[in-house]
Amino acid sequence: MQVSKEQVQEYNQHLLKEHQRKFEFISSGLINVEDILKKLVKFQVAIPSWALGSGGTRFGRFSIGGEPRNLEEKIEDIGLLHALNRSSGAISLHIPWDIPSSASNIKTLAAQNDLRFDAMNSNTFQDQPGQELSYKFGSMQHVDKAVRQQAIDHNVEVIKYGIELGSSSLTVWLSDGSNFPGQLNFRKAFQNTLESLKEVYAALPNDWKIFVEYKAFEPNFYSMTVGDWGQSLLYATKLGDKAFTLVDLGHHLPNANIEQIVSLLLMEKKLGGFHFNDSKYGDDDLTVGSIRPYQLFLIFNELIEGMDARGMDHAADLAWMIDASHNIKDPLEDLLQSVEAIMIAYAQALLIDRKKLSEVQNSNDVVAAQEILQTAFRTDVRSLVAEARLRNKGAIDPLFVYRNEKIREHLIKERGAKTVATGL
Ligand code: RM4
Ligand code: MN
Ligand code: MN
Repeated sequence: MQVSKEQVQEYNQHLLKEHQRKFEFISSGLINVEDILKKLVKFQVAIPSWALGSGGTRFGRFSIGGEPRNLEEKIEDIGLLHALNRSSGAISLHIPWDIPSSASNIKTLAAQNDLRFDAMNSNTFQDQPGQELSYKFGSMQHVDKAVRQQAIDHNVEVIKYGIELGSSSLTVWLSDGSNFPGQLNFRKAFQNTLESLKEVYAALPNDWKIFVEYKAFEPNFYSMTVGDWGQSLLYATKLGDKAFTLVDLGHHLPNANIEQIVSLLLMEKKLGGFHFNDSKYGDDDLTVGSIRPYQLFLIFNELIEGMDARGMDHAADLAWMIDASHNIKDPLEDLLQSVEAIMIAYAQALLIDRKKLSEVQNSNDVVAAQEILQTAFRTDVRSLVAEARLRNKGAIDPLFVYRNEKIREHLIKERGAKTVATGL
């Protein structure tokens, strides 16, 4: 299923006048609108290969129908998103959920869809059919060296797949930890994990990065061996220059100040990547911006501030990815909404008058600081984001095209109502 540039342009024609009215209104009040648009045009968010089907909970799963049956169809789905919003130009693969049968064919297909390969993800949190040793009591932390070796070998294999596809980073998220006090010697678990990660690190090509993703709880409920940004930073620092911390928005304890974490990791040159989602309680994996859009904006504020302070390229120097699970929405619609929420928060944060903010911070003018932030946050930037899409030859309103083209209905006809995509 594809949407052609011509189809997209046809829809745009209908919406153009109204769009221009809104865009002129916002741009007339901004001095740096071209600058902002350039940044929005460049910004790309990777889509994970495991989020294109219905997710579920341990209580049940409700299929959406037309889910991609293989990696080729997943690439098609992301190609479709990218054709609509022009901001989803990368795919992140999870191994072994998405092992490419032929790397060169997959590479060609991705290129046809204008997609590149973002970070590769390993999986030592599930046992696979036929796997020799179990990860029930952890993988890289395991008391048995043979289990640790199996986890190391898997990660090295994931790097190999990544090299074939032209990826240049590996994200390691470990579910390792313990469910009960006394189950684990924390120090030994840390040391085993570090030793294992060192072996994976040694297998990284020179131009690769490794991201150590942390998570406060789940699936282990008493301790997690990479449980917070402090632990992740310890591993990343001990590993070396190619190792970074990865922040997943849903992986914190309630009310954590994620924007402050981001700021300090950037300062330490140790922030490597980002997984976007939203949550009310924990790792809820909800649509980005659906619960706490102000927090998302504050995070982007720190990201821009910290990246600019180091002269970093917003689009290229960090790995941006959505990491969500869709239990009741059409995953493709959900992903369109998520990308839109990210672009909105990014655009709002680009509006912040940084010179003024720094001045009022230096004079302890707390009220003015809040005014500056909230003026930006309360600006309706949707037409700015739409203008960036338009200049990129995308749709003014991606969701409108998606629904009017009845894409899900087509996918169900093409692939069947009972297909189940690999992933969450
Ligand atoms: C984890 C974590 C990882 C993702 C898996 C599927 O909670 O967020 O990034 O790879 O889920
Ligand atoms: Mn994640
Ligand atoms: Mn997660």
